[in-house]
Amino acid sequence: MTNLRPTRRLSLAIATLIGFTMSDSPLPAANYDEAEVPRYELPDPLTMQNGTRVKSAKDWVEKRRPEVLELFRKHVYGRSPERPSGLKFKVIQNDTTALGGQAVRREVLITFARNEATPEATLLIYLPKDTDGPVPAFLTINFVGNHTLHTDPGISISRSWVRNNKDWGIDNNRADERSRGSRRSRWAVEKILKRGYALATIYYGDIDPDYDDGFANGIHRLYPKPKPDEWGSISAWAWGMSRCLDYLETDRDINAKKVAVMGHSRLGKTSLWAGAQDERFAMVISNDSGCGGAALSRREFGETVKRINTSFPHWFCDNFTQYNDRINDLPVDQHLLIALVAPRPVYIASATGDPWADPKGEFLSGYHAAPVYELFGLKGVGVAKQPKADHPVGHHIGYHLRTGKHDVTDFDWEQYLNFADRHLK
Ligand code: GTR
Repeated sequence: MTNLRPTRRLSLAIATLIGFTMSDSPLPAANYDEAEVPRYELPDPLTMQNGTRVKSAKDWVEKRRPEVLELFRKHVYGRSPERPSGLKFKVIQNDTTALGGQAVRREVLITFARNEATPEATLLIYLPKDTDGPVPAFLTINFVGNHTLHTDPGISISRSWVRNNKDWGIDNNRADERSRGSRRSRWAVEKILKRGYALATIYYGDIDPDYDDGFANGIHRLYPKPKPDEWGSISAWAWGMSRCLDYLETDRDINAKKVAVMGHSRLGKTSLWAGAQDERFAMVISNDSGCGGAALSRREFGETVKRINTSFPHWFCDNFTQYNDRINDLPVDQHLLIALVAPRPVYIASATGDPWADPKGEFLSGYHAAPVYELFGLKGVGVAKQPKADHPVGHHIGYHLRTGKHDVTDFDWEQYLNFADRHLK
């Protein structure tokens, strides 16, 4: 508290008072004032927990990286299991005349069998045609079902639990034809294909439905109830993305050594955690991922750790709640999550109309991860200040602040494609 400025103290006091009188709103109002960001010190990427300096890429790879990864597993996202032995893939459709003959549409049924239970997920893949050899790919995870990516009538409608949405005629937590193509603006399918990349996507609800049910559904039900340092839903979704990559490694039309993992918002947190853990991902993209994603937690700007753990108790591991009111004791902050991707390229995108996700905090994570890239002789974002809107920057750590709201747009995809052209081609 001593670090806080008077106005912040006042708003906290009011909020606490309201909290006492209205038991359902115990959280302080979110801070959107840069002047009210508390003073903080970030854990140094190049200092081990025991105080030893990290002097080389070798020290990072052999000592500090495993330590940081373990800290994120134990305190933030929770550890997830190995690939299940009963994992199976089955190509259920392969249409070489999709999108007016421009693309191949492939669907793969993934079965996560373990003991008696066999949850299934459908991976949708669009491949460009007339290519010479296997193509690089974007592997993404989506919010409302694969069939919402495009109006293409050949995409199977998701059969898993889905959040109700009046605009798209989703009631009873089941999707139907009315939601086909409803999220089309977020997925530049044709643009991606034209640039020579495949687009693979999975519906997150196929892996773990996004509600707090005590881990009784999705792939969580295959495993015992998690301990305090074991996976929440973000870890489960990230685990699912690694299982998709397991399939992509078997697909001869895809260059699995050139797969970029991408997600938006809670699924941007997911893509970062997937890419941080699974070094087979060649590139990692976080779109407006915010708190628990790219944004620095210690800034407490917009969404805070306390708030996210309160609103979404199933996303992180239980240990994370210990830091709700003492974020400075957490041995990591999110710049270290970005650093875990090194030396692979990572892209962080923010939007001007998305203060909840703390765009500046997202930039700063990238900025403070640079010392790790430098150990490998690589440059990070390459600028000391957050760039103006719509001016992408960066070398091995890419960054832009797009004008507009919390969303994924063609502008975002244009930057991801340019970044991928630079690093994957
Ligand atoms: C919000 C949540 C954010 C972000 C977002 C989303 O409600 O507070 O952390 O993940 O949802 O996923 O759209």
